[in-house]
Amino acid sequence: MSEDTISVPAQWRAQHPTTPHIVSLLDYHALYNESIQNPSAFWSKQAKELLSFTRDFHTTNTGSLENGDNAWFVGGGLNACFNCVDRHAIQDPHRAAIIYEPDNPADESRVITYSELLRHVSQLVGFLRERGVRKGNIVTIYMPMIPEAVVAVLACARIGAIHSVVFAGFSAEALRDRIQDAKSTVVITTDEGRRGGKTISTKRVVDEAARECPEITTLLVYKRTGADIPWMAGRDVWWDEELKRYPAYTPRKSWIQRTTCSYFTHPDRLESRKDTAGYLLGAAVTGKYVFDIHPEDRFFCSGDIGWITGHTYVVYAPLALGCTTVIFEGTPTYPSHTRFWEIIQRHACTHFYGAPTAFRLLKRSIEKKDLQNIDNSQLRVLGSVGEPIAPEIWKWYYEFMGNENAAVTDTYWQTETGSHIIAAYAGVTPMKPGSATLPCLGIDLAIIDPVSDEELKGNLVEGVLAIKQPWPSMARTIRGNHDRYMDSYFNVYKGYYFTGDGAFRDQDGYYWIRGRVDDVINVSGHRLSTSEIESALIEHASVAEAAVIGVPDELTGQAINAIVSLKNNHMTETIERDLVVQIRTTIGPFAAPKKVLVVQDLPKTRSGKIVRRILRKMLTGETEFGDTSTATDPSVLGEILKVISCV
Ligand code: 6R9
Repeated sequence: MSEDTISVPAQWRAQHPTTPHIVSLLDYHALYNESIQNPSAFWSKQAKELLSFTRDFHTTNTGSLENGDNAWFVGGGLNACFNCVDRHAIQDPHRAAIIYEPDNPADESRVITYSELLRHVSQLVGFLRERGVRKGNIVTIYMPMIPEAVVAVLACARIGAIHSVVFAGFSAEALRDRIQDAKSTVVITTDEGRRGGKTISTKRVVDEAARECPEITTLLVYKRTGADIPWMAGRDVWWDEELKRYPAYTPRKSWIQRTTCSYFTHPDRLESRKDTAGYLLGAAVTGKYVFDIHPEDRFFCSGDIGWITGHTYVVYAPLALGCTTVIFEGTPTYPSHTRFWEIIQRHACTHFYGAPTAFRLLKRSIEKKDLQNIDNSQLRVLGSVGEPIAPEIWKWYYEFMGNENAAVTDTYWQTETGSHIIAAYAGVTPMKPGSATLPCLGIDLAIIDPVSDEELKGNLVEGVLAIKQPWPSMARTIRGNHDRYMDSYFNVYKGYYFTGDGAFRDQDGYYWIRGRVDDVINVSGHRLSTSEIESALIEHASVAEAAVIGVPDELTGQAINAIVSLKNNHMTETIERDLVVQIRTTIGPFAAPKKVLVVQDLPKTRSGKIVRRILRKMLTGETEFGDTSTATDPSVLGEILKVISCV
C-alpha cells in the first residue's frame, strides 16, 4: 500500500463492545468476490438474513442495466415499517429507537422506545387511512428534524403510501410544485420549527403553498413551539388531538408491499422510485458492513431526512438494524461550535455521520482546548458524505472528532444509488485521507474513458465512474418519466449505470472521486441543478438570459455564481439583491448565489447555446479560455472580464 495509508487504529478491535461484523480485509475481499461473481445467491442470502419477508420471493433479480428494467426480490412481499419497527418492538420493546436532541440544548431531549414508536406510527396510520390515504398515494411531509418526521415517514411506509419528504428549507413555491406534482391530498407539517436559535415558519410556508393546491384536504400539524398560527377550519388538524383517537396498534392485513417505493424530490426535480425490499436491503447491508452497526449502537447522522442521506441513514438503515438513531434538530454551530461533540458525549453516540462542509466550518473555529472536557471514547465510526473530503479535512476529522481512535469512512453514493457505493469498511479497510477507498459489496465499478467511451482496465486510470452490475437499492425509474431515467443513467454508456462523477483509480485500486462531470453544483453537500436556478432567474421580469456556474469555495465546496443579462439592458440599483431574493423565494435560501454579475451579453455558440465553459474559466481566474471562436461575438468576453474584475 502507498505511504499515505492510515491503518485502522490498533485499539479499534480491542475496544469493540462486541465483535465487528467483518474482522479482516481478507473477509471483505472474500465477501466482495462472492457478491460480484454470484450476485443473485449473495443478495438472496443477505435479504433472508437481514429482512423479514411476509411472502418469499421466487427470483432474486431480473432485468439488465442495458434495458434499465431491473427488479429485485420478485414475487416477494414485505413491509418496510414492520422491518424497522415491529420486529424490534416485539423482540426488545424498551430499546431506544429514537433519541431526539432539540435545537436548544437547554430544552429536554426525548427518548422514544421501539414500542412507543410502534404506537405513534400505528396511530398515525389510523388517522391517515381515515383521511383516505391508500397504497400508492403520495403524502407530502414538510417538517423539521423531530421524531414525528420519522413517525410520518414510517406511517406512510406501513400503509404502502409514498412519502415525499420536502426539506423544510424549501420555499413555498418549491413546495407548491412538489405537492402539485405528487397530487397529495394530505400534507404533514409543524406549527413552526427551530434551527440554530431561529424560527422556521413551516406552517406559514405550507399555507402559502397550499393556496395553489386545492387538492389538499388535510393539513396535519404537529405542535412544536405553540406559536399562534393561522388556521383553516376543516382542513387543518392538530397531531396531538387527532392521533390519540386511534388504536395503538394497526393489524397487519394491509401491510404487504411489493412495488411501493420511496419517492424523493430533488432540487433538480429528479424523482426516483425504488423497490421497497431492494432499497431497505441496501440500507441494511451498508449499515451493517460499512458502519458496523450493532443493535446496542447509538447512530448519529446529522443529515436532514429531506435529503437522501437522512432518508437512508437517519431512518431506514439504523432502524432496520434495530439500533438507536439520534435525531438532531439544530445546526453544528448553535449555541457553540462544539455542539456535535456535546451531543455525541451526552448520548454516548458510537457513530457520527456528517458532511465535509460542516467539518470545514468547524475546523476554522475549534481548538484542542475547546474539547478538553469532552470524552467521546465510545465513538467507533466516523462517516463523511456529500462531496469529496480534502485530505487535510479528513485528518482533522480523524484527530479532532475521533481522537485517532475511530475509523473514518468517506462514503460515496447518490440519491439514485440508494445506499453507499464506495466506502471504507469501518475497522477493516486501511484508510487513505481523501479517498472513498474500495467498492461496496455487490458494486462492480468501471472507469470509462470519456473520449473513446471504452472501459479503462487496471489501476492508475482516470475517467468517468460507472457501475456494471445492478444492485438492490438502485432507483428503478423517474416517476412519470422513464425516458429521462434511461437517458440520464443507462443510455450514456450502454450496459453501464452512469454516475455523472469523474474518478481516479490509484495504484492500490482505491477510488478518488473528482466531482461532477455534468451541470450539477454541490453547495455544502446540497445537490443543485444549474438549470433550475437559471429558470428561477429568468422568471424575474428584468432578466433576459442567465448562466449559473459552480466555482470552488473554501467553505461550501462550490459556490454559485450567476451571470445575467437584462432585458433592454435596463439596470437598476437593487438588481443583484433582487435576484438573490428571487432564488431564495423560488427555490430556497440554500440555493442563493454568492455572486450575481450583470453583463451586457453572454457568450454563445452560433446555434445560441450559452458557453458555460468559458464563463467557468473566467470566474475561476484562468487566463486561457480555449477555443473561443465559436462564441458569436468575441467582444462580449472582454466586457464580462471587466465586470468580473470589478466585483
Ligand atoms: C449521498 C448524496 C450525489 C453526488 C454524487 C457526488 C457527490 C456524494 C460523495 C460525493 C465525493 C463523496 N458525493 N458523496 N463526492 N465523495 N463521499 O450526497 O446524494 O445528494 O444525490 O448527491 O454528491 O457528486 O454524484 P446526492
